[in-house]
Amino acid sequence: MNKKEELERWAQLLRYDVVRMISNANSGHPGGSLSAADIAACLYFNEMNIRPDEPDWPDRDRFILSKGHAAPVLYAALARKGYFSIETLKTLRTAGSMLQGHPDIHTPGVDMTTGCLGQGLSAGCGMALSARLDKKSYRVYVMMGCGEMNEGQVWESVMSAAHFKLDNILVILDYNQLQFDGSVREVLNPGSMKKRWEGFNWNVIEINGHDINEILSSFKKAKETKDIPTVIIADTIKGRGVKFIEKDYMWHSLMDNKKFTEYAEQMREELKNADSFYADRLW
Ligand SMILES: Cc1ncc(C[n+]2csc(CCOP(=O)(O)OP(=O)(O)O)c2C)c(N)n1
Repeated sequence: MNKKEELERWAQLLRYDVVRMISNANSGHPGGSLSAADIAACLYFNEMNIRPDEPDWPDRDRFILSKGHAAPVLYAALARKGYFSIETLKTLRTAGSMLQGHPDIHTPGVDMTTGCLGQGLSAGCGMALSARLDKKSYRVYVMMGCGEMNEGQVWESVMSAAHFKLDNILVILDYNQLQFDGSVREVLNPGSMKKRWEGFNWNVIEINGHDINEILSSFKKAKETKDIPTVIIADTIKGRGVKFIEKDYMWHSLMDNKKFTEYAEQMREELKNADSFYADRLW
């Protein structure tokens, strides 16, 4: 199996985990978790320099899920990397669980508490500046959402990152075109996202956020870019992989758990028969 095929399988497994977790919890945000699964698989299974058995390793790359409501895909990636057990995924959104509806910094592998949109890149700038002061080579990855771009604080941090020439930061914008209650254009039209970031002096790379090769090569290009921060604008599909919710903003949050639970079962059967990769990994 080559790298691309392997990462596609991890992404599909993360999608499965997302569907199972949300169906199990009877609550959560499937649309934006599923749109981010290919990127999350590439980050956690290829790109980031991390040690799951030493979550606070000072030299680790940092990851901030600024669109914190997509927590299920982060938790799935962390569990699959071994930060905690697959069993723990069954506790999503239950009282006392380490897997709350939005990421909490006390959970192993979570570098920043998020959920209040707009704040992640500010924290990321702090981490990137800190790396520079400490003469460390770790990188800071921040995943943001397109609805999140409505938050004013985003643009303060965008300005700061460029001003301080933070080339150790990489923003990945999961540009699925939809937010909570409609398309981003209808809710608050952002105009050209590319021109916006370029106007703030960022290096902009546009990709198909479901194409593993494009994701990997954009990470490489970002690393090679010096003195300005890079944003990857990833064209994605909200709900990607679950046909009946794809491109439907109503499925930003869980809409119909009976249907979703039936689909979780169907997905389990399909994966079981699809490839030996999944055989021992389904729950
Ligand atoms: C400050 C703040 N305002 C409002 C919300 C409620 N909210 C949660 S998700 C969301 C839409 C986010 O859309 P987007 O960033 O495009 O996420 P995605 O489509 O990728 O899931 C909103 C408005 C929030 N979490 N934080």
